[in-house]
Amino acid sequence: MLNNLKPQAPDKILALMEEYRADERDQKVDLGVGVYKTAEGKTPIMRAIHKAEKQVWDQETTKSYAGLAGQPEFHAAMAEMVLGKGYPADRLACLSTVGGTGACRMGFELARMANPDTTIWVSDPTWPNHLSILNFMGQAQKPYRYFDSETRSVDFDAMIEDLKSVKKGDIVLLHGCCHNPTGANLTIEQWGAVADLLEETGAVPMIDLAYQGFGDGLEEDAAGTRLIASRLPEVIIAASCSKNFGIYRERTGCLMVLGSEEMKKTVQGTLGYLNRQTYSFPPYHGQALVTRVLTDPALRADWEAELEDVRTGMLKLRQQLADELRKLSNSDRFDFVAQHRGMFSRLGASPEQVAKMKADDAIYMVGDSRINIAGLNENSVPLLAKALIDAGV
Ligand code: PLP
Ligand code: TYF
Repeated sequence: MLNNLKPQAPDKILALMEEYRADERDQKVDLGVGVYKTAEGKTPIMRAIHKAEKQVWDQETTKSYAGLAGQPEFHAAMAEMVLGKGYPADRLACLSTVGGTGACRMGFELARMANPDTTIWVSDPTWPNHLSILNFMGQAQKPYRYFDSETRSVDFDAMIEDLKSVKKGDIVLLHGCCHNPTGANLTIEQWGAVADLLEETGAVPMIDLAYQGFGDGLEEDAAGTRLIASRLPEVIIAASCSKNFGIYRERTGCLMVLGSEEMKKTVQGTLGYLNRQTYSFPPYHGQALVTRVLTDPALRADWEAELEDVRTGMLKLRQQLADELRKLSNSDRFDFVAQHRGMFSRLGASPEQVAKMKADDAIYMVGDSRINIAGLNENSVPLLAKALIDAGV
C-alpha cells in the first residue's frame, strides 16, 4: 500500500534552513525562514513569556483536558488585542488552533462548510503555505495581483481590478499587516476601498494576522483588520501568536469569526466540531502564557516594551540597508526597503542572482529574493548591500 505514495516536494523555506545549517563557511548570513533573531542570531524567549511560564509551572495543578474550542479567557484577550476594546463579543466566535497555520486551515474548512462553491482569492504572491494547504484541500482558488515588481510596492489598481470579479460568498484572503513575502502593505485608505468592494460584492474577507506588532505597532498593525471588522457583516481572522509572543514551537493561534448574533452559537459549535474532527483539544500551554501576558498589567507592559524593541530594531536595520544601497547604487531605487514593514522584503533579485549570492557570499535568502530583515545585524547589512550590487540587482 505505502508504495503508492509519491515523494512530496519539501517546503522550500524549511529546506533552505537545513541548507544554511549545513554550510560550513564561517561568515554566513541566514535571511531565510521568518523567525526573529537578535543581532547575535539568537531567538530568545521573551521576558514576559519566561515569567508567565514560571507562574504557570507554580500554579498549574492538573494536565487534564481543557476546552475543546480553547480557553474563553484566551479568546477574550486575543479578541481585545486584535479587534480592540469594545469588540462585538455578541457576534464573535473563537477557536484556539495549532498556530496561525491551524487557524488558516480551520478558517478555510469553515468557509468550505458554509459555502462548498466558494473560491478563495489569494494575493500574488502570498505565503506558500496558503497555496499548498488550499491545493491539498482541493479548494478552488484564484490569485489577485498585488505586488508591482518594478516599484516593489502594492499595485493597488491591479488588485482592485482583479477583485472586481469576486462573487458573493467567495473568500478574499488578506494579510492583516507585514505582508509575507513582499513587505508591501495597504494604506488605511486602501483598506477602506477594499471594504467598499467587499460590501458591493458580498465576498467575505479572511485576514491572516501573523505579525501584529512587527510593523508600525500593536494598534497600528490591527488598523486594517479593525476597519474591515467594523464594516463587513462577516469576517474571518486567523491570528498567530508565534512571532509577536516568540512562542513558535508552542503552536498557538486563534481563529475569530464575526457573523450575526443569531448565528453565533452555530458558528461556535462548528468551530469546536472542526477541532474535534482534526485533533480534538488544541494545545493549552501557549494559550495559558499568552493569556497571562495580555491580562497581567506588569507582564503586559514588559512584553509590549520588548516587542517594541524588536520592531524598532528591524526598522533601524531597514534604514541602514536602504542607506547603504543608496550609497553603493548611487540611486534611490532601493528606498522601498525602508518603506516596507515587518520581517520581510522582496528585493527583486532573479533566482540566478539569489543563487549567486548564496554561492559567492554565503548569503541565504528565499528563491523569490525574500529576505528576513531580522537575520541581519549592523555588520552584515553592508555585506548584503555589496552582494546585491555585485550580483547586478
Ligand atoms: N501566516 C503567515 C503569513 C505566516 O507568515 C505565518 C508564519 O509563520 C503564519 C501564518 C503562521 O505561523 P504559525 O503557524 O507558526 O503560527
Ligand atoms: O514564511 C516564513 O518564513 C514563516 C515561517 O512551512 C514558516 O512563516 C515557513 C514555512 C513553513 C511554516 C512556517
